[in-house]
This record gives sequence, structure tokens and C-alpha cells, in this order.
Amino acid sequence: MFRPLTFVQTGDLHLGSPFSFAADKAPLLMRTQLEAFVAIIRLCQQVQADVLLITGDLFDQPVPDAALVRTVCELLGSLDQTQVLVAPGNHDPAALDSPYRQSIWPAHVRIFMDSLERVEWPDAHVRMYGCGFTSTVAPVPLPLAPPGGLDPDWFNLYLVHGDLNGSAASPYNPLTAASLAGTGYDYVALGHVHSFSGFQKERQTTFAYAGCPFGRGFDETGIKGVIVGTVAPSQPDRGKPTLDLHFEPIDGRSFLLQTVDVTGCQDHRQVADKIFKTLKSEVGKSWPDHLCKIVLAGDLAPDFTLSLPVLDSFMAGQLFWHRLVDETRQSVDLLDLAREHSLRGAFVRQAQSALQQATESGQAHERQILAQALDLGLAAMRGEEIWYETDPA
Ligand SMILES: [Mn+2]
Repeated sequence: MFRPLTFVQTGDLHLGSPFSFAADKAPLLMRTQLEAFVAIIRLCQQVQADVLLITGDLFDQPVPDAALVRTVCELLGSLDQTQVLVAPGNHDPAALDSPYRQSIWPAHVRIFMDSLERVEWPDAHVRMYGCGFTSTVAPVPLPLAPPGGLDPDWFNLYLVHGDLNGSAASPYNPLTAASLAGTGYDYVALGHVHSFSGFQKERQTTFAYAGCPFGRGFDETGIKGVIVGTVAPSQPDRGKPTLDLHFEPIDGRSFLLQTVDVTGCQDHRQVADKIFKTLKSEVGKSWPDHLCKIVLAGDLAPDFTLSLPVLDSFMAGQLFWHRLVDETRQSVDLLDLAREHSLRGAFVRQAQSALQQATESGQAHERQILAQALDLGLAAMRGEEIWYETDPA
């Protein structure tokens, strides 16, 4: 009778990313990123995983900071029930100067090099194959399957870092669904793409990217996680084991992008309250824990000048980390302004007549430019900093 085997799949952690965009908050983000790795270690203990699969880019750099490597060694060392398989990626290739080549790793951590290696669990009837990058590029695909082929009686799993369905000229181990299926693997654990791919299938081969467990910025937003798989013996105990897979969100922090319409708000306190209320309803009860880029949109009352530093002071201590982007418009009563005997009044009257002309002659593009000129002109007269794209396309 075979026993079931559970694995956890992660990759693209990019530990040691500098997070330079976050300036003085960068150390906070580096610590948060490491916490996601700790959450994965904890999950392995909770589900009593037999194997942790790391599909490359565990580190952001080929030669990471030595203290970070020691921390990772210690964390992996705390897994006493779980074997760890690492298939290095293009960011952390097992090159000659890589820490992967040093004898610092706990005995239950196996790091693959560029030739195909196999680890097997005869009591579960599972074989795992893997190989890794040894240089920052791999334009020639890494070995996929053993020369003699796979034994189809076993459950065969392959882990690798690679570019699935990219161009055949991709320098990052180009792969296709057909090339994976052609080998006869039951499951392929992939790394390189930073979002969860869903579970895809080509013939008998299922494959998936787990994505990164913690984004590296606001271009990697959303809830992140790992894949948990269980290979279970078939009933009756003949033939191939079966595979159960699911995506497991990681408890922790995510990069979120949230637009908040602040139309009608009359002061900074109201804007702050609207932000919190929107996050609560969109994100749920974990709303204070995340890294939020908040885009303020809508029309502000004419007599309220929004100041992001002032708004920041009203938001202090509420969110783990946030960044504000002001895309609000000042709602102005143009009819009122046009009646003014002032430079502003004259500017509005001239702009309005040009706008009317453009509207009547059907010059949509011209109208758009004039409307933008009116907005910017009024903002300049209020003493605001002017920023605009010369080509909005
Ligand atoms: Mn990566």
C-alpha cells in the first residue's frame, strides 16, 4: 500500500530585492518579503508537507547578501519533516560563485544544477526530477526528461524555472505545453512568471506557475500564494496515484491598487474617511495590513485645495504602507468665473469661446486640448504645480 505525498510549490520570492522605489521604506518592504517566506515555512509545517518545491529566483541576486543566505539556510533548516528541492532560476543561477555551491545547506535541501537529477519516494511511488540555471541565461532549453524516458507506473513530477509559451528565442529556458506533455510527466512545477497561472493541462501533463508569494511593487498587485498538491494512491492500490491541487493564499501583505472617488469631500478628514471606508469594503478586514497605492479620483469642491502631505497626516498609523496619487479635478463653476473682472475671468471667457467653436465645428481633438488647457490654466492660477503629458496617447 502506497502512502500519500504532499508538496508545497513556490518560486520567484526574489529575496533581497532592493525595493529602491520605496526609498526610506525599502527596509520595511525587505522585511515584509522575508515574512512571506516565513509564512511558507509555517504552512509546510501545518500541512506536514513531504516536499517544498522552490522553482527558482529564491534570491533576487546571483550572489545575495551573506546574512540573508544564512537566514534562509536557518529557516529551511527548521523544516524537519519536509525535504526541500531547489531549481535555481535566472536571478539566482547556481554559477561558480553562487551560495548554492557552498556546503552551507541543511542535508534535506537538494539544489539542482544543469543536469537532470532525480529524487524518489518509493513508499509513495513518486519520482521528482529537476534541473536549474547555472548562468543568468539558458537560451538552449534545460534537459526535460531522462534519456531512457520516464517509467509511466510512477507519478513523475518535474520542477524547473522557464519561460512557457514565450518566444522560442527566449533566453530563459524556452518551453511549450507540447514539449512538457511530450515527456509524459504527470505534473510540472514552473517558476519565472510572477502570477499564479491556474492549473493547465496538455494531454496527461498538468502544469502551473505558483507566482511570487509577495509582489515587488504596484505592477505585481493582488493576493499571492503557493500551490499545495497531494499525490494520493489510487483505489484499489493499482495503477497510478492521483493528484489533487489547489492554490493557497499566503497570510500576509499584498500590493493593492485602489481608486477612491472623493467627489463631495470637503476637507482632508472626509477624504481620509472615504479612503478607509472604500478599502474596508473592497479588501475586507485585512485592509490595514497591505501596501496600497491609492488613486484619488473625482471632483473636489472649488474651495477645497487638496494637499497630499496634509492628507498623509490624517492617515498616519492607519495603513501598513500607502502611497497617494492625486487624480482629482477641481470642480469649478465656470459661469461664475467667466463673470469675474480679472485675468482669470478673461482667460475663462476666451477658453470657453474657443471650446464652443471647436464643439460646433466637430473638432474633437482640438476640443480635448482646449479643455486640458483650461484645467491647467486654472490650476496654474491657483498656484498649483503643473504636470502633464505632452502626448496623452
Ligand atoms: Mn522571477
